Amino acid sequence: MASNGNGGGHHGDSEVKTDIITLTRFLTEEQHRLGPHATGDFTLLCHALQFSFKSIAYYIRRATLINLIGLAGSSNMTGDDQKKLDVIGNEIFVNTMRGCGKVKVLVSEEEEEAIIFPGHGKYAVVCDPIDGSSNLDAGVSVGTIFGIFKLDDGAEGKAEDMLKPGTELVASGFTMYGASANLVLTMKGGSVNGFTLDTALGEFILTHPDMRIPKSKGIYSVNEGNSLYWTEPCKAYFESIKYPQEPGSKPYSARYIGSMVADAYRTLCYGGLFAYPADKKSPKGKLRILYECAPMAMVMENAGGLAVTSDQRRMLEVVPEHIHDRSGIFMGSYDEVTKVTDVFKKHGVVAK
Ligand code: AFP
Repeated sequence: MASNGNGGGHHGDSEVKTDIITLTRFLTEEQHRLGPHATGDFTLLCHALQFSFKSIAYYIRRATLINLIGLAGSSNMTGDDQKKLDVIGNEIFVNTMRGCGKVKVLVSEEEEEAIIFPGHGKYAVVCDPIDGSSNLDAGVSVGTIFGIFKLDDGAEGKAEDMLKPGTELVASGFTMYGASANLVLTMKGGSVNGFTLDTALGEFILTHPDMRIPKSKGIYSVNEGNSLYWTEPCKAYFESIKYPQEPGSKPYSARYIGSMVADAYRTLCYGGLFAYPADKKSPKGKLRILYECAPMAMVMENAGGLAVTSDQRRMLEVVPEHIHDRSGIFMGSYDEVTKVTDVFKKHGVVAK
């Protein structure tokens, strides 16, 4: 066997990588990079997170076979019917976060109130355990979105601790359960890294190091069924990309899955714009600030993109009024979000 000097070797026709970076190794290296004052608590919390992603991925993959599709017969705090997998995903998440001993406060889309765990955990976690679950029975990609805050020293842990802007997140990301389970993770001021679950090894493998969102791309992703309710600047922006007036320019392509994690992952990989605007029917938009908008905005910004609200404020600076508060959002490639802001500005909407 000949080594290629890069941790791989030639075995017959195929090259087998023998020096792979697992999420476990990645987290250990990150901890060492921080030096001796790093306690390892954050690393342990991330290990618990990755276990919950693996478990949820396992149940989603087997859902049709073991009668996990369909409704659970209950609804969550926002009035959505809960799927059986919503309930299971939430239980997995709550139990792994409790079990790791490092989390004090947990906010989940599926729980009306914040959960306060006993013990001295110094982190607060926000999550949507299975986002896009209305797509589940059709086998369409769904995902888990998460964000991690560090609590102030001695904080006793209460729901109000979570009413912070996304700029205070220490880490965030999501796992998309699609053809494979893809985990995207970013830490404050850091790069964005993508891992793919190798189901045979049971490990997330670093497959997309230092992800950068393309600066521009003619793809838009929005539920056009809401266009009747859109505000004038919103209508004007989408008109401008569908019926471009500049000579030689082409209309954008439309892509909308209806599962934020899948739409965001595609936008991160290919570039373009994802939007769920506030409108006349839903003046605060649909998506939740704490566990949908802010974590995604952090990923987009750390990958070189942008994320703004419907009133064109930086998404990461928005402070939710309550744990399930909502916002309109436009996010994606730097140039595409800038175009949105420019059109809104022409209509007098300028961030305050
Ligand atoms: P569900 O979890 O009820 O499927 O909602 C998914 C979601 O929160 C988000 O993932 C999508 O981007 C958005 O809602 C889709 O909403 P519309 O069905 O109104 O387009």
